[in-house]
Amino acid sequence: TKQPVRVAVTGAAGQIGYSLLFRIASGDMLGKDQPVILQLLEITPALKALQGVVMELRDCAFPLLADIVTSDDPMVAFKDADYALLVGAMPRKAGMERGDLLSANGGIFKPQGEALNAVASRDVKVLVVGNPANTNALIAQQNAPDLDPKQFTAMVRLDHNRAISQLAEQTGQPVSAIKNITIWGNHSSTQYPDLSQATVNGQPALDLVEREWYEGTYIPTVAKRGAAIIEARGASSAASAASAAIDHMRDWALGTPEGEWVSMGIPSDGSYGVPEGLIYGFPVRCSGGQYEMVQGLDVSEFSRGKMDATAQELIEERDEVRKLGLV
Ligand code: NAX
Repeated sequence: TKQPVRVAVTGAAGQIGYSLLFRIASGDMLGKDQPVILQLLEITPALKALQGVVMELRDCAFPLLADIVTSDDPMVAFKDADYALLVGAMPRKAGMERGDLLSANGGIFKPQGEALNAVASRDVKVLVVGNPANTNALIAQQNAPDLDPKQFTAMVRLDHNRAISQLAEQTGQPVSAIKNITIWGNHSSTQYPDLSQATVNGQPALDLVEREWYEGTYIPTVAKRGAAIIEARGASSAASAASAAIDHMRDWALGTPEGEWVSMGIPSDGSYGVPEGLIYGFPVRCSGGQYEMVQGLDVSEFSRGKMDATAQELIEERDEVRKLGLV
């Protein structure tokens, strides 16, 4: 039997945590043969609520759950972590400027980056879920100089999954028929859900839907889905976000299916004209615990405009956190 691996989760007493932890512990993320030790980070006032979640985790009697550690200190929660899911963040409140939001999150992701740098496994795989996810990932990465920058990723997988499901619904096909959608750029309303390479049962998706629907309905529906969930549910996406985090980490660790790709927010190497260093949604394939950007895809003029616009937003966020001395 395999040795347990250490999975750190921040914001563990929050909404997403309440879905995520149970799925990690049941083996959905790393496989039904991989024991896990959960290392849960919360802020001090949430430790009591976290204790309740821990009681429930224990009550599930998950055979793969080898141990649970809780702490309000990232140096404890990240100790020897093989995987780190950074979920806890400071959400945007009404009237908050981008600078205020980034500054508040800098107060979280700078020390967490430093702690990962100091104590995590040298091979730690980091996924940032907490918003603004791409720039929070950049802050953590830039404060972890001893780790490979490629170890830091941001979640655009929820957008990717939403994009699959919307196309499946429109074409009347099962989600399993759909391949090779890409979410380019920022996990924000400027993201670009790109169907130019996507197929439905092997047929080009853009041959099956009207261009007008694609540009006028599909792209905004995917990009604004988070707001639609809040409007309907009175709370932001949680179970679907947790499921996407599971998908992101599982594919990174265990590989993507042959001939398919997924979308991950990863550091740009300058490919596709995306400024180097930005944490940007790209198409990736994974195998052997590594991801690799899918290269050589055609970029239409329409795509170019969308990809540049979302890059521009990330440049502005990076400039802001530079001004704040966070990166
Ligand atoms: P909740 O507010 O329910 O939970 C967040 C938890 O994080 C709280 O328990 C809080 O005490 C904790 N926390 C705050 N600061 C912390 C710190 N410094 N260290 C450890 N824990 C800390 O939010 P939830 O709905 O779970 O969402 C979490 C984050 O995910 C938010 O930033 C949200 O915007 C973001 N999302 C990102 C998505 C994505 O696709 N990338 C989609 C879903 C979600 O909106």
